Amino acid sequence: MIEKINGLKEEIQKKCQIVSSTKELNDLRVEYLGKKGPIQGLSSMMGSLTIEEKKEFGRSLNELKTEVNHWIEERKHELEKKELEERLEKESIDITLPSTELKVGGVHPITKIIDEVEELFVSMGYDVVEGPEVELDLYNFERLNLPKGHPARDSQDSFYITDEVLLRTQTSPVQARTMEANEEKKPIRVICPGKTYRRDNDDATHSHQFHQIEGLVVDENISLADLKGTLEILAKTMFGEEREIRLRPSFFPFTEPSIEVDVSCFKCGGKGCSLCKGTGWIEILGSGMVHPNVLKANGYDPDKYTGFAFGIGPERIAMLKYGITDIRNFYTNDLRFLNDFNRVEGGK
Ligand code: 2NM
Repeated sequence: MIEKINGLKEEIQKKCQIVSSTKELNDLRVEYLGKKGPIQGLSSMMGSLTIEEKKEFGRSLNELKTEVNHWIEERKHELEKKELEERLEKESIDITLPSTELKVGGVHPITKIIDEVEELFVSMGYDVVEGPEVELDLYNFERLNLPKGHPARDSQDSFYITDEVLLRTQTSPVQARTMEANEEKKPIRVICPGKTYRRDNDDATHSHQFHQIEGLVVDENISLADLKGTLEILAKTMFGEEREIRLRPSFFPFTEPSIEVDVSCFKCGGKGCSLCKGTGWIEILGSGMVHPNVLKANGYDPDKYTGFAFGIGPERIAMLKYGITDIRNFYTNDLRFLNDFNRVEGGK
């Protein structure tokens, strides 16, 4: 019996070294220490022994079990370590391999211009206000000193949905709404960016849908000097600190006086070139002092309040700034065009 135990010891110790995975080791454990294994087999033979023999045999058997368990545990640690190392080796990542290219979107050039103008005016305390693109005739025309029968209201020029509803032709209805909603008639400083619509046949310089950014300031004692100073800051921010502005008389129904603003040519510095057609000046926006009829129609007493307003076309600004000759480029979303405005350093 004792020989048998010693034989088993040797056998198990050898096999423990031969197994090469934790799975094989576990099979080995089940084979020798399991219910149907030889150690259990020896245990069940104890019944036929004398008390003395039982003592000795029992001790040896227990010793065997303890030792086998110990070897298996020891081998298990070795194998687990080996398997972990193998797995880490196999799963290691080669960080020198080139990555797959990630396509990232960019900011549209029109959005860039709008963001830039918004940031400037917000820094001067203006609020950015948006409003509906499907607008009432009341806000789009009537409240802006464009009464029924005015030529600008011609259905040839506007997208009418019903007699009273149309796609807004400018963003100034947002400002009419802003004045109306200001119940205590407090001072106003807002800019209103957004999409606008006019019935045009699309070509290189016309689009039936385009954008506007309109600004409005209403308070006591607002003068033309405020308009001039504000638009000078705008022109310098958009076209460079060295730029100057020039004001020319014009006409808009909602302002009196109405003023067109030119900026000194940013290509030739004002000497005269092909961009400014030899004049040294480039027209960038329309503006004026808010017409008393507009103030009154929207609830502000024109004897107490004055204001100035202006409108910029971001498409026009972007075309001038970036030398774009066809306005349709902004809407067709050809990536060869759009990517020019979003070059990433080190990108393709
Ligand atoms: C322009 C030119 C001149 C303008 C006027 C108003 C309002 F609401 F106060 F009447 N908003 N925007 C305005 C004035 C817009 O765009 C070329």
